[in-house]
Amino acid sequence: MLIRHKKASAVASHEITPQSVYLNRRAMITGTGLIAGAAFLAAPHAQAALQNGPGVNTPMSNVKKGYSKVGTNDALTSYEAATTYNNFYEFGTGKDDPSANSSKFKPTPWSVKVDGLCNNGGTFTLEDFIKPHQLEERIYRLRCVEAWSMVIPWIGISLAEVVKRADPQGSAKFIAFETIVRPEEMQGQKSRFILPWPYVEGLRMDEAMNPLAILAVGMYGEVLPNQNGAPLRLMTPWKYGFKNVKSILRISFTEAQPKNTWQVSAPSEYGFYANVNPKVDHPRWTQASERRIGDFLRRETLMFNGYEEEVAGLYAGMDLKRNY
Ligand SMILES: Nc1nc2c(c(=O)[nH]1)N[C@H]1C(S)=C(S)[C@@H](COP(=O)(O)O)O[C@H]1N2
Ligand SMILES: [Mo]
Repeated sequence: MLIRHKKASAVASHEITPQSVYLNRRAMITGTGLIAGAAFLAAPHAQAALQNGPGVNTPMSNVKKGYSKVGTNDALTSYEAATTYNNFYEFGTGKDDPSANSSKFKPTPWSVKVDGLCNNGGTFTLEDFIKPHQLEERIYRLRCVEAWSMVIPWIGISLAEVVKRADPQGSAKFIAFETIVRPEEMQGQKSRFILPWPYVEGLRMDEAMNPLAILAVGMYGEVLPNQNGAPLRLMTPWKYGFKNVKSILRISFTEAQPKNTWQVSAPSEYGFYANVNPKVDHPRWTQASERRIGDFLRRETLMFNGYEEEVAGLYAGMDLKRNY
């Protein structure tokens, strides 16, 4: 049975985010602590934070509160856990490898190439890429296909707006993403046996246009740490974590369905869609429940990770068991 959640867009983030770390960081950013209902954080220039350079503890400004949806028993994951328990195989396969091994990685300066079947492509500095868009905070559940989950306050821009700006041609049916290849800075990329590099992912165009999909540049009020995919990563909260490709270098519009790394690596275990689905088990473990990092007991996994209302329409009539 599905558990219906009330639309949490009505729930202010301070009501569901009691973690002191986050509140302290927020207090640091606004200078005054959280002001209920305030639409914007206090500091003026949206781009300043990005230009401040890489690393943690770089607050972001001009962030609007965006649509957030988590249930009342979804406490925010601690900043500590979200930045030390990671999957980012470019830095190694252990959960603590990304935080331990990513300090050499330089996410600044960065440019993003937009190409393929669109009329308004090009190569943009990250600042120019972000500039036309409103930064929004989105508090989302993140459900890894390995059956653990977190709740993270991302800061990002609407992927739909990015797509519209690129002006895709009628023949563009999919959008493909590619991660950077820099073995000198990403030690996991020295071995081709871990995964084929670059890490690639893709979405169907209507999935990319769904309002839940964002490109994240920050989390917990700050610039994205290297281990979480600095400086730009995808966040589609209704899909398993592996769809949310980190350190994006290139975004292409394609007619054919793009390859995605985990499907290429283990086609019997991972597909293209990777929608969170408690009724379709992984060949080696159940997907009916999950371990929320920080919790003792497992919890039920929700259809589309709890975002059924927003995304089920994208898959009407599709066999979700076959399209796993
Ligand atoms: N480039 C790249 N992106 C990636 C991965 C990766 O190994 N490389 N791992 C994915 C997986 S399996 C998950 S669960 C999420 C984890 O994101 P987090 O570490 O920010 O929680 O990133 C995804 N994005
Ligand atoms: Mo994952």
